[in-house]
Amino acid sequence: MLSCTEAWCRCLTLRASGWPAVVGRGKSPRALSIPGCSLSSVLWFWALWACGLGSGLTSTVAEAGPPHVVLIAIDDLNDWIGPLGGHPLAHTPNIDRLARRGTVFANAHCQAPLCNPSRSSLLTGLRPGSTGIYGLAPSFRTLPALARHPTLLQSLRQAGYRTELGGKIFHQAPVPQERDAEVDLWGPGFGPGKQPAAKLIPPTPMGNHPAMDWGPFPHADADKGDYQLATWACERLKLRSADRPLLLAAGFFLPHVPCHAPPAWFARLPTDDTLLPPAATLVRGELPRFGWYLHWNLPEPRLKWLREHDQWRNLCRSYLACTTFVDAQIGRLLDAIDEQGLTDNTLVVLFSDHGFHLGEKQISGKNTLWERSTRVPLILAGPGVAAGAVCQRPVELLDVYPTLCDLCGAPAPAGLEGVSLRPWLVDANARRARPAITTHNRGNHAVRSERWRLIAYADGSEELYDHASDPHETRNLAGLPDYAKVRAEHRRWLPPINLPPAPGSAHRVLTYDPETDLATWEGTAVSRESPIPE
Ligand SMILES: [Ca+2]
Repeated sequence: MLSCTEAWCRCLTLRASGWPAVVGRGKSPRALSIPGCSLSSVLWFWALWACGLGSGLTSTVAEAGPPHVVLIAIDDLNDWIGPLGGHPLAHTPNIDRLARRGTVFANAHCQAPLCNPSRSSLLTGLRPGSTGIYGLAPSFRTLPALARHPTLLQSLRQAGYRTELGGKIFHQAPVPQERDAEVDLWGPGFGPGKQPAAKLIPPTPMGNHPAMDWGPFPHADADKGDYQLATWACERLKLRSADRPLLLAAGFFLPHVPCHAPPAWFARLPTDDTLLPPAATLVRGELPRFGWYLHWNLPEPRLKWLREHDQWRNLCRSYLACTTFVDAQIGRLLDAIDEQGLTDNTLVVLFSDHGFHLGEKQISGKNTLWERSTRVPLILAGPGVAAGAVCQRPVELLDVYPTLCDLCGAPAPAGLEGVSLRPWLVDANARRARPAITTHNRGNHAVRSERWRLIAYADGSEELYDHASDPHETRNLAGLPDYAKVRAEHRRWLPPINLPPAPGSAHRVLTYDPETDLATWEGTAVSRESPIPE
């Protein structure tokens, strides 16, 4: 094993080469390429920690070794949680308590408003435009360029972590023969659990998709997939190895549709119009037509259908109830961390893969570049993280990968497109010039700075919103000459790489040909004259 002196010298060499002091400066980090997982690299990692040099965390942490990591993903959870204040009826006491002992990123955004591209981005550390992953298929592992690309989980594994995964972290789990390469242990899969015998709501448009359902029905908490996942995760904490740090990734399913929960979870909620979103009365108005193309024809009902079938309040109530249910499962996991005495040496990272509309802008679902689709919960707590802090700087889920490498002392692979959040975990008010970028299909981007949102669509149309005076994005300022400078300042952040959809792309894929001004949605041409589907 390396001696402390040898590790110290090697650490100095690494720092001189740019690792890990590359964070928070508005540039992509330049870091070490990860070599194959060799015994010497793992031994070096441990020697580093034994000397308290791993990542500059507190001496207490260094003495105790690298922190455990509990990565909590939630599917389709928007800002209807206590710390983000997105809905006055949101009831999330456990996420609230995590927020009290950590740092809340109140202006955090996904890289794509859809499961597969968002999760692929977080796991690979690359933007959708850099991979061509825009739709629900393909799996990024099917692409030659990404077949061996180290994920966040693999980077920590190579640095000595034992990695265990349950629920929905990947959108598509790898094929069985390749799973061992991803993590050390695969736990339960993901899903809603017990379902009612038949849908609870009337047939929905676009094929009456079975997932488009919501409401209470009699079943037990233990029947639900998220309950079972939390049980597994708590057990894995108890069974952790004494000689390796643990990365435990738990991906919860709710409040993804179908939004079912046992009746008790609905009891505290009213049934009246107070359930409706705070921005419920806002209409879409004269916004660029291209915004419709991003979600042209989908199973998620439009607001018109929700109103006509008296389902709007029911959907909002069910989403709120399911959010409280999943919050309770997260609470069980937080309790287990406390009961195991791990609170002071465990980094908890909680995020959602994207937001969700519940009637705002006349739709339900995701697949837009507005705040409703892009704003996500992102909370970190644990060693090295300020408690009770709220950061208003725009940050990205893309930043999670370099952040965890930084805080856990793991070398980050070259080319990650996010930056470590360490500066804002120490001081939530630290300066950050870099905005958050969300991409949905090729060439469509939102640039979210602290004050503004610029949306640039592939056909050249734009939207601009001033969040200082218009938090619900009701007044598109893009056409006003007074804002030309603001638009230009935001445009310069647009990603320079916009790959075409990767081979095998499918499901919610949109392309646009500027020569013909024709869009193609799921293989069907969409022109300026095509009626907007209802
Ligand atoms: Ca999702």
